[in-house]
Amino acid sequence: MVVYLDGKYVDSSEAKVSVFDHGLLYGDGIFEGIRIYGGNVFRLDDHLERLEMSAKAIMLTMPLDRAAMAAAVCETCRRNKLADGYIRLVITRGTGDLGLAPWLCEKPTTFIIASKISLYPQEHYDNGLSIVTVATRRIAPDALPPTVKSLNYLNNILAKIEARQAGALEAIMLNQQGYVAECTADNIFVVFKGEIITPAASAGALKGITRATIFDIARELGIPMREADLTRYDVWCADECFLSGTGAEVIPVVKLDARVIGTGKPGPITGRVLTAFRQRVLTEGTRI
Ligand code: PXG
Repeated sequence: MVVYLDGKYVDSSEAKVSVFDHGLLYGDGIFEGIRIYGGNVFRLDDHLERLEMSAKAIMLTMPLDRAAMAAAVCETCRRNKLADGYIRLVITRGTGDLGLAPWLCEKPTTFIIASKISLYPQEHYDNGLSIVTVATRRIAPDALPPTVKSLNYLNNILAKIEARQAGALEAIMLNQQGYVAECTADNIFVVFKGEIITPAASAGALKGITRATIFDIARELGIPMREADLTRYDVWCADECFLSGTGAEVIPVVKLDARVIGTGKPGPITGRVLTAFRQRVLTEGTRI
């Protein structure tokens, strides 16, 4: 496997960063998880825009402009002959000494890995996921905005551990007010009386690229969709529920906290959204 590392394409065995890299020492950095389908990088420009906004929020100077970054992503896929897979683009604060001070780091470290993706098993797309609410709250937007896709995932990892302890593959994280924020690596949606509802970024959700795609799909399909605060009750009593994320795509949820959602089977609107999403990824995207 060939990895892009600071302007060079190196073998994965050579793709190493320093133990003094602040991405490792402090989680000081940002990333994107991107998919490639049939040689098309899905919504690359949107991912790069979000990355640039994450960089701005943490006052990290982007090492490459949008076009150069896009070219590096595509070239990494080409060099690995990757037509379908997962791209991880990471920018850290770079190497410095053993102090927080980001201004003492010389230059950002950039790397791009283009690899395979492991999806949820197909049975969960067919039958739906059973998920739980965990006690770990989503970090408050005034502490670390969840809109920044940073290398600090410990909050989500703690929630993921709790989910696993409860025998679930995903978990709902609530915000400080007790409203549903999102899942550990996915956005969440409910369908109620024909309308799709999802928490706003201000409730602690990442502005997911897949989530944005679902807004477009809903508009195209004529399904009303809006952002609103959701309680656990709203999910328990929804007609349908589904999650979205770069890794998961669109996946139905049929149980939360041992309550059956709707009929207990993936719902019809979820099905229409999933079908439309799978069509879009094949046609929309940047050809490598
Ligand atoms: N919320 C959180 C906290 C995420 O980490 C999403 C929502 C969905 O956003 P996108 O832009 O992907 O629609 C994410 C994305 C992984 C992995 O390796 C995680 C994500 C994306 C890709 C891979 O587990 N999280």
